[in-house]
Amino acid sequence: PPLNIRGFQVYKGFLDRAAQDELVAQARQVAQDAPFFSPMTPSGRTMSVRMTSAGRLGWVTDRSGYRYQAAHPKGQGWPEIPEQILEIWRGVASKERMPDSCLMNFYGEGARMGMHQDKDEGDFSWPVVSVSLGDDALFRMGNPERGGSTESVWLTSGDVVVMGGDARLSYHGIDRIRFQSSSLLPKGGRINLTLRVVDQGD
Ligand code: MD3
Ligand code: FE
Repeated sequence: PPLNIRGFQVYKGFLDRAAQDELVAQARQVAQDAPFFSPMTPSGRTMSVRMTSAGRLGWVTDRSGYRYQAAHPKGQGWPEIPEQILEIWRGVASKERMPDSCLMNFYGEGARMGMHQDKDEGDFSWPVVSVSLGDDALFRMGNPERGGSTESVWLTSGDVVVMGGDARLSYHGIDRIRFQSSSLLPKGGRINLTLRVVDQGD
C-alpha cells in the first residue's frame, strides 16, 4: 500500500528496473520528436529544469504566461503518450479517463523546482500522477494555502506519487537532487513524468 503524506500517495518502488529502463527509452523517443527546452517564466527567469511533453496538450511557459498548448515551442505537435506510461495511470488513477498530457521534466546537476501549485488544468477532479526516474530528489509537500508547515520525502527511481483529492492543489516542489546517485541515467540526472487531465471532463 502507498505511504500517505498529507494526502499525497507515495508508492515507493512501484517500478522495477526493467520497467524503469523501458520508460527511459520511451522518454528518449519522445525527446527526439519534441526536444527538451529551457522554459522561461513570465517574469523572465529561465527555469533550471528542462521540459518537454507528450499527449494532445503540453505545458509551456514564456513571457506571455503559463499554459497548455497543442504545439511544442518550435511548432510541431507533441508525440503520443507512450503506452507503458498510460499503463501506470490505469494502475493507480483510472481506467475510464486517460490523461491529456504527460509533462517530462529533466533535472540536471543543481536543478530545482520552487514551491508551486499545479492549477493550469481545467479539471482538478482527476489526480496528477508523477513517476520518478534516475537520481534521488528531495520532494517537499505543503498545504493548499501558501505557507505553513511542510514535510519532505526523498523520491527515488521507480517511485510513483498520486496527488488527488485535497492534495491536488497543494503546494509542492523539489529542493534538490543527489546528482549521480542512480545508475539509471549513465550521465546522471532525473526525469520526472507527470500525467495530467487538462481538459474539463465530459
Ligand atoms: C502535487 N514536478 O511538474 S512531482 C510539476 O518532481 C512538478 O518534477 C515535480 O511539480 C517533479 O509540476 C514534482 C510531484 C507532483 C507533481 C504534480 C503535482 C506533485 C504534485 C500536482 C499537484 C500536486
Ligand atoms: Fe507541480
